[in-house]
Amino acid sequence: MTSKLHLWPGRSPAFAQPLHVGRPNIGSAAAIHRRIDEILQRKWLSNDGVMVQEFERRIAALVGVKHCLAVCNATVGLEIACRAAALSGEVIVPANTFVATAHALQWQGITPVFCDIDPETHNLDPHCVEACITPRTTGIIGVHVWGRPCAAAALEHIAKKHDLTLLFDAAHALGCSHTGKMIGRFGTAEVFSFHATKFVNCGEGGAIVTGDDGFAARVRQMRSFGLGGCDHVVSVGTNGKMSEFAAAVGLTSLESIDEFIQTNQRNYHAYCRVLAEVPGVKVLRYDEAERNNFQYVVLQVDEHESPLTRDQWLQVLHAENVLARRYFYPGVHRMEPYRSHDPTVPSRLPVTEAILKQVLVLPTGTAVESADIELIGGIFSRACAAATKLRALLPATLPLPTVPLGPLEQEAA
Ligand code: T4K
Repeated sequence: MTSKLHLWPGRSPAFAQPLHVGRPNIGSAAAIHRRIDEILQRKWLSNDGVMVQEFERRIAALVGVKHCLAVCNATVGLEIACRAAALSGEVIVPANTFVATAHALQWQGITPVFCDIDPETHNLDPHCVEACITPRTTGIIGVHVWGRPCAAAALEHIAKKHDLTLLFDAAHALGCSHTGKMIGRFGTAEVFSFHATKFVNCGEGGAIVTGDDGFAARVRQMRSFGLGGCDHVVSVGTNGKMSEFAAAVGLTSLESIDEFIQTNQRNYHAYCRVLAEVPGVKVLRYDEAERNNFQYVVLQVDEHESPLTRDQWLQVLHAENVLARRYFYPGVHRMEPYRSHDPTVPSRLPVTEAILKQVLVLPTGTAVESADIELIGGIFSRACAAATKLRALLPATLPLPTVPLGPLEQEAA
């Protein structure tokens, strides 16, 4: 494990406790307790309860969209959205995403077709999208990776031209805008995640947002077993409902959304400042003329300019208990079952392949103080000064299993 590595003999790691990417923002614990007491007194725990309805209203108002349908997580949300859009055959997706985007398709027998990305936005490259369209294509799922928007207008144009459904995986993008319009209002529907690791969270949760009445009605039915009324099943469905407890956590989280964004923005600017002089390491920028949630601090390492490779930076940080992540390495196309389905895909995704080897995500959110970021800046400076020694000591690339994946594995190490 990289956490056992001692780079500086006689010195403890910079952080006594691990600093994780994805530490949840909690908001007011007292407000969560109060809401849970209310739920218990009401004895209404699920099935379209008042907290879920209030959560849906708040998200719809924030996004400025007609319908918000809360679901148990974004993965199930994507599955339901694909069904409600009657997707089949092939759907075009990026491979630079969390595996859930592709699994939501594959799980229901739809083939995800991996398309290359734009080197600047790290999102679907519209020119490559058109080249991926075949007679079997029924849709496109764009992913607003890190909350930075897809080229929505270009994708909408392609979808219209080829009569395809356009959905967006907006798991990272609550509270973000593109061309002045809130994310959640593009395509036929968009899906948010409220997983514990998202800046606004329900523990587990998600939401499908759409302006289309018929689509919303289908989603509502599908998320509750295809029921059309009491004991009256009118279609196939699943159980994608959000519980009242999840909504209680989500509503409380939403009350602190401005504070969470301010903290993320403060951290982002602090990282930009302390890393400004590190050669070959750039912090991915947010367009501050738009609304952003700043929930990911993403580094892109240019191995020709940087004194260390991305994976060497990872090892340096882990040795100091900063548990940076290589999201979404090695790319969904290199994960099973996709890798076995078509081993030739990597050769068709040159930009994706390059970006996946350059990205490093740093801890942020309310668990990270300004002083922590100063310390992390110091780690980078010290490593730059000792780069010759570190290059000799640390492997330039790390195979996957060597990277600790979660807190339990970390602490057991
Ligand atoms: N689409 C995209 C583009 C996504 O990024 C995601 C999820 C989805 C769809 C699907 O959304 P959901 O179905 O989950 O709603 C994490 C999250 O589990 C996952 O939700 C997220 N994307 C992805 C980017 O990151 P892992 O496997 O990297 O890590 P995980 O969940 O073990 O947590 C990461 C770290 O966070 C831990 O090392 C420690 C910290 N943590 C985590 C939890 C759950 C805590 O401190 N407390 C916690 O309660 O996937």
